[in-house]
Amino acid sequence: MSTRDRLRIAVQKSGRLSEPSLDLLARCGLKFRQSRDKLFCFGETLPVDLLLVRDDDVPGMIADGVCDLGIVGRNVLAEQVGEGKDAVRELRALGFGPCRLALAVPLDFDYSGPGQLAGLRIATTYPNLLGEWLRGAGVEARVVTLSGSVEIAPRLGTADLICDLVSSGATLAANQLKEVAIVLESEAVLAGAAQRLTDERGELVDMLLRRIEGVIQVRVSKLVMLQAPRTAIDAIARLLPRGQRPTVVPVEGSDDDVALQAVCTDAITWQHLEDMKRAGARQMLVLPVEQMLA
Ligand code: PRT
Ligand code: ZN
Repeated sequence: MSTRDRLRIAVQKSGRLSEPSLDLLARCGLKFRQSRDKLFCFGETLPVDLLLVRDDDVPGMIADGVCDLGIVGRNVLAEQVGEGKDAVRELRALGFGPCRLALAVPLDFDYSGPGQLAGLRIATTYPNLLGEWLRGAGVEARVVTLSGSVEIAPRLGTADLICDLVSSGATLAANQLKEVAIVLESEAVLAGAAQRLTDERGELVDMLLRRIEGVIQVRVSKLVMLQAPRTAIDAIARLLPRGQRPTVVPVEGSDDDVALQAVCTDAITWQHLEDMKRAGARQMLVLPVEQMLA
């Protein structure tokens, strides 16, 4: 183990996770000065530096102690843990980069269950996760490991079906494939060494986790303000999504009406608003929350 006193976080250099990862760290109050080669960013606000790398390298860099933390898809982390990187674990799901590792078959394939896959060839870039799923389902199939362009394998005749990442499903549709089973639900996660750091870096990790918690809370939290007849307060309060108990204040010039405000930590939908309107609420406002300290 190295004796660095500054914490190092590995983040994807360019790709789907780059921008949301840097945005999350910025919201946690971390500011970086980018170096000329753009691979190393020096942390100016805290002793926390960034390494910009390929997502596939993140688990290995943590396992080797080159970095202490990393932001990576659960799919990449879980696949590599299967390759012996078991010193690395998921510390927290981050709520962005959602996708699923799924099995997809040609449109004319009449899928009825895993048993039907016995003896078939499945193309994937995730042989460990697929192998584990097949073992769990008690099916013996042939795993064809590719390094990319998995979705064209059935048309090329190199596989009967595929196991690949899906988000909107547009890529599958464009290749005349349909999704039939989910192998892993994924999103970006904060990964770190399974063994907790005992020096100052351990405290930095704890602080970062607390800030991430706050940032994620704020992302969904909303301040709801509305007016309603005093008699409707209870009914409306019951319809509010989970959060703080509402504050009720008088409305100038009216004995019957009150104003109500509450911070909701669960998402608010149009349905919530319509239900509250039916219960007597008027002039409803839903405002974003900028910062929160309970
Ligand atoms: O260069 P580097 O190795 O760092 O990047 P990369 O090309 O390996 O990764 P990148 O940027 O494509 O993805 C990084 C991470 O984003 C993945 O590991 C996932 O955790 C997450 N993610 C979320 C996705 C998707 N959604 C996704 N849709 N990764 C890939 N895809 C691909 C998928 O493989 C398929 O080809 O997009 C296509 C399907 O998309 P839909 O919307 O058509 O279903
Ligand atoms: Zn990659």
